[in-house]
Amino acid sequence: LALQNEMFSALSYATSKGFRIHPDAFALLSGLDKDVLNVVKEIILLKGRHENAPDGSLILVDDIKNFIQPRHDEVAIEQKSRILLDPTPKINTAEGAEGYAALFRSRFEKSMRIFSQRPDSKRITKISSVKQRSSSALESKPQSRKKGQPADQESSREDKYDNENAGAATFVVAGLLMSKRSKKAAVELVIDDYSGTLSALAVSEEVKNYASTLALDQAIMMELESTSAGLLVRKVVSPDIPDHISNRSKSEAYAVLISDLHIGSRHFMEAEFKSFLGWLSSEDELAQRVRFLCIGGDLVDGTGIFPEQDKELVEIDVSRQMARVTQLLATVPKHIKIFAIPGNHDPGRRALPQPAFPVQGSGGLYSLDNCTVLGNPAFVELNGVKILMYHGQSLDDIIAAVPGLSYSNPAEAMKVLLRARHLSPIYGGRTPIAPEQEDMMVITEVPDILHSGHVHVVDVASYKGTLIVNSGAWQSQTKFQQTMGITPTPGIAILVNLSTLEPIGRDFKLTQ
Ligand code: D5M
Ligand code: FE
Ligand code: ZN
Repeated sequence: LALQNEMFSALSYATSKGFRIHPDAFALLSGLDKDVLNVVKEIILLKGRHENAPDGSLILVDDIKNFIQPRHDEVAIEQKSRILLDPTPKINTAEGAEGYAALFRSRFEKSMRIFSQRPDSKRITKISSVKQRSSSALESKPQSRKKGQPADQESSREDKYDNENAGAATFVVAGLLMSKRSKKAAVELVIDDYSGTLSALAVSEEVKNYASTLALDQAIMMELESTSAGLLVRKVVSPDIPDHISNRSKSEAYAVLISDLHIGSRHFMEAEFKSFLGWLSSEDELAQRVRFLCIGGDLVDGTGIFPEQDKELVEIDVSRQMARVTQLLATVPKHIKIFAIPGNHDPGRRALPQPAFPVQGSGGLYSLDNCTVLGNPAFVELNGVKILMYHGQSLDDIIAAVPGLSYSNPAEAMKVLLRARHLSPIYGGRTPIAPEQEDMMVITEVPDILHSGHVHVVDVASYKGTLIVNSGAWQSQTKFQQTMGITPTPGIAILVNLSTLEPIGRDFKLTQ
C-alpha cells in the first residue's frame, strides 16, 4: 500500500508538471528500490532543460534507465556552439571588373591588417614612396598583369636597373603577389600595394624555394635590397599564422569530421555510410561522446559537374539526391549537432564563397532541427574550439601550382592556404571566385581546426597549433578520378577530441 501511495504521488507530480509516464516506464518505476517521487522529479528537471526534445512531455523507460545507471559522464559533456562566420547573409556580388577590383582591394586591406600584427611590419613602406626615393632605379616599370586578370604567359622584358643605387639600402614592402616568373637563375616577383607596382628578383636558393611555395594573388611581405644588379629580394614571407596554443573544450566531447558523401552517385558507399550512422547511435564509448558532426561539402553528386556524369548516377534528380541526404542524416541522434556546408557538386552557386544550400530543392534538409546549414567557407565554434570549414575547391589549383604537392597529401596543400591566410588565393585557375565586395576567403582569425574535403584523401597534420584535417570521402573511385590518377581513401570518419584536439581515424570500410 505504501508503494501504491508513492507511485500515486509520483504520477500526480508528473501530471502537475505536464508530463505523462509511459506504461512500461511506470512498471519499471514500481519495481524500483528507490524514492520514486524523487526519481521522477529529477528526470523532469533534466528533461525540462532539453526544451526541444521530441518526447519532452513523456517519461520513457530510457529516461529511468539513464537516471538509475548514468552512462559515463554523459550529462557532464557540454555542447555549446556558435557561428562565427557564414557567408550566406553577406553575399554582395558586384559586376565584372569593378567587382573584382573591390574584391582584391578588400583582400589587400584585410591582409595588411594581418601583417600589421607582426613586429617586422613596422618597416613596411609604400611602393610609391620607395619609387620616389630611388626613381631612377625603378623608372623602368615592370609589365605586371592587372588585378583580376590571369597571368599572361609572355615573358616581360628584362628590367634593367641603374648602378647608381648600389650601397645595400634595404626596405620592406607588402602587397599582393601579381606575378612570379623564372628568369635564368632568378625568380622575378611582382608585388602591388595599391600605391604602385614593383618587380624584384629572388636569386638565393633559400628565397627562391620559399617563393615557390607562394600562391599567385596572395599577400606577401618582402625585404628588398637595391643593388647594382637591380632590386633583389632578401626575404619574402607569407602572412602565415603565428605559433599558438589552440582553444580546448572543457569536457571530453568529440566532433566528427566528414565530407564528400556524393549521394546519388553509383559510387556512393551507402553500406559504409550506414555503418557509420549506426555507430553514431551505438553504445560505443566514443560514439556516446560525439556532440558535433561537421560535413565539409559535396553532400550529393549533383548533375552536369563533370563530363558524362549521368552514366555514373543512380539518381539524376538533384532534389531527390538531397532528399536522400536528409533521410540519412535524420538518423543522426538528436543530441549530435550537425553543421553542413556545400561543395562544388551541391546545388546553389558554384563560385566562392558559396551561400548555403537553397531551401528550394534541399530535400527537407532545413527541417532537421539538429542540422545547421551554412555557406562555404564557414567558421564555427564548438565548445570553444574554432573550426574553419571549407570544402577545398582551390586545393586543385594549389596542388597544380606549388612544386612538391600532390593529391596524396592534401594537408600539405592546406598549409599553403594557412600561410597565405587565404582559402582560395589563385585567381583565374580552376576555382571560380565571385566578385564579392568583401573578400570572405581571407583567413582573418586563426582557426584551431581547418577542415576540408574535396580531394577524397584522408590526411591529418598539425601546423603551428592548428589541426589540419582533410576528411576524405564516402565515394569509391570514379572513372574520372581514375583518369586523373586520384586514389581516394573513402569510408573513414575523423573524430576529434575537442578537449585535446587529438584526431582519431575510424574506418567503416566493409571488407568483403
Ligand atoms: O573532386 C574529387 C577529386 O577530383 C578531387 O581530388 C579533385 C579532383 N578534381 C575534381 N575536378 C577536377 C578537375 N576539373 N580537374 C582535376 N581534378 C579534379 P570532386 O569535387 O568530388 O569531383
Ligand atoms: Fe567531392
Ligand atoms: Zn569537391
